[in-house]
Amino acid sequence: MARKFFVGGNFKMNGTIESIKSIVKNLNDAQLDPNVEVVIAPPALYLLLVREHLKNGIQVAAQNVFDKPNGAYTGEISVAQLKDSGINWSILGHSERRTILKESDEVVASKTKVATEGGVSVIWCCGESLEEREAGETIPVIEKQLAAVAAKIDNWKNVVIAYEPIWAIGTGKVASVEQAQEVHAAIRKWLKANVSEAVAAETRILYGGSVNAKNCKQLAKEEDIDGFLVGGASLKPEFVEIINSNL
Ligand code: G2H
Repeated sequence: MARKFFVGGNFKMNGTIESIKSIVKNLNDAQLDPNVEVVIAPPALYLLLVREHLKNGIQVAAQNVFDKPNGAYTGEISVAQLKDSGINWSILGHSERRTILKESDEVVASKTKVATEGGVSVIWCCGESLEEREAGETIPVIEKQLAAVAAKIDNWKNVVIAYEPIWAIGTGKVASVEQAQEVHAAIRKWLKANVSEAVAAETRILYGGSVNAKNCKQLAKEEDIDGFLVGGASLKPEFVEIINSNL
């Protein structure tokens, strides 16, 4: 089965009502490649605003979700609440949450399990730090992150993997096409050996880290790069060019 190209926009903690409405209008008015699945992730406060105004078949993602049912968890949002609000995706395991919010591999895996079992699809992120890359640890680090999530989930149909080398995030330092393809191929190989041949063949693997309108076309040509998770550039009109990188 061919893997449908996927482009996610991670707004992180950016935007105002006005600027987010303008991003939504830009996407609504754009000619988007119909062969691309597009999901945007505004801050939680703006999820409903975006869901209400967004057209063109674009889906909305939360940037996080909790792994407990509704209850006394101050500050958290549940899978059921996302579903109730028409939010069918969540980003989990982003390195900013792993490092700044100290989310462990196990916490990320537990959230991924609860989200996917509850009907919220997951853009599951992994990636190595600069020190880990320089120590030649890139693949083992990613494999450890993968093993933690694979131990918890059975259904990979609702998971998209995003490989985001931490040293390339928001730094303007994009991974080379060869560096990205090498890790994507290693992720697919790991899935084949440790999950199944079908999951390896069907799971989309996105690249994230300083993707922009200039570098996206080259990256998109690689065999194992099935799309992008875009941060800074998803707040700009060039996001449309990234969505259309195969045209
Ligand atoms: C990586 C990416 C989006 P940016 O975090 O998740 O952000 O494109 O700004 O590097």
